[in-house]
Amino acid sequence: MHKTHFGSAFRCGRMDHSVYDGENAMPRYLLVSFKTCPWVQRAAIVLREKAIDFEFRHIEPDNRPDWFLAISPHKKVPVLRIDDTVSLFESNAIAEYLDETIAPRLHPDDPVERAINRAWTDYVPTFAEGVTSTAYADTETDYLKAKEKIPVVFERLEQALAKQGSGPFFNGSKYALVDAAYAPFLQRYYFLDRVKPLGLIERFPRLKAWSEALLTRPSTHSFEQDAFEAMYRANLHRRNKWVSQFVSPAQVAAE
Ligand SMILES: N[C@@H](CCC(=O)N[C@@H](CS)C(=O)NCC(=O)O)C(=O)O
Repeated sequence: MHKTHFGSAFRCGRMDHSVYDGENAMPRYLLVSFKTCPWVQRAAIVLREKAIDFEFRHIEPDNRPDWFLAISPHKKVPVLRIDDTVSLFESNAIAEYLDETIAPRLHPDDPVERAINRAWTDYVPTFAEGVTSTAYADTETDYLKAKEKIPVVFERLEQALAKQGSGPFFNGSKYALVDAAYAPFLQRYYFLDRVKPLGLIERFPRLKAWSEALLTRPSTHSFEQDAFEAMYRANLHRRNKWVSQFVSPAQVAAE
């Protein structure tokens, strides 16, 4: 079991103390995780952006402990356990909760902007499916079919970004929850592109620039970057799908 602490409780700005005992007592946060889960990564990014001290507890997908099954209704990660009493699940609900209770606010102040951000956050599961389904294709034909979906979801975001600020983030200079939601999946595009070149993001300059801004943001990363990519490749190799043959043994050696 690995535990990692990020941030400092002292840098934390609480906005709503109502659910906790003492005015000054910081709640304890436990984020239950599978190491390479993008939805966990999203929750971890929000915790780091808010400099919230948390315990990061990684469990194995194939060996989910009873204490976890008792607090996770869908048996999925992430779960955010608060003060060992409340368990939140679903990465979007966790992100929204953290944004409502801990400063700095990451959603835009303007209600229309916020609604637009939430609408594009709702698109994340479709985007995620579009970006990562090549990794689950059983045959070359299925891989090529899956690859065709990527420019479709990329184009949607390219157009959304054209209507937003001038970058580097979704709304312009201020980082937001919507950035945290997309970062893990944009990162996985690059992982897959490095296993078997896809060469697609280059056609979408705004999306590419946004991805680069997100990938250089320290909060995006829960692990040392090369080690994390090696873990991702090892999973891909283990899954034994069509693309797995392109993961070289050397690429997973660092796991
Ligand atoms: N919609 C969920 C998705 C979470 C999810 O799919 N987690 C995966 C790991 S990345 C999981 O726990 N899968 C286990 C399972 O499906 O049994 C969220 O946003 O939190």
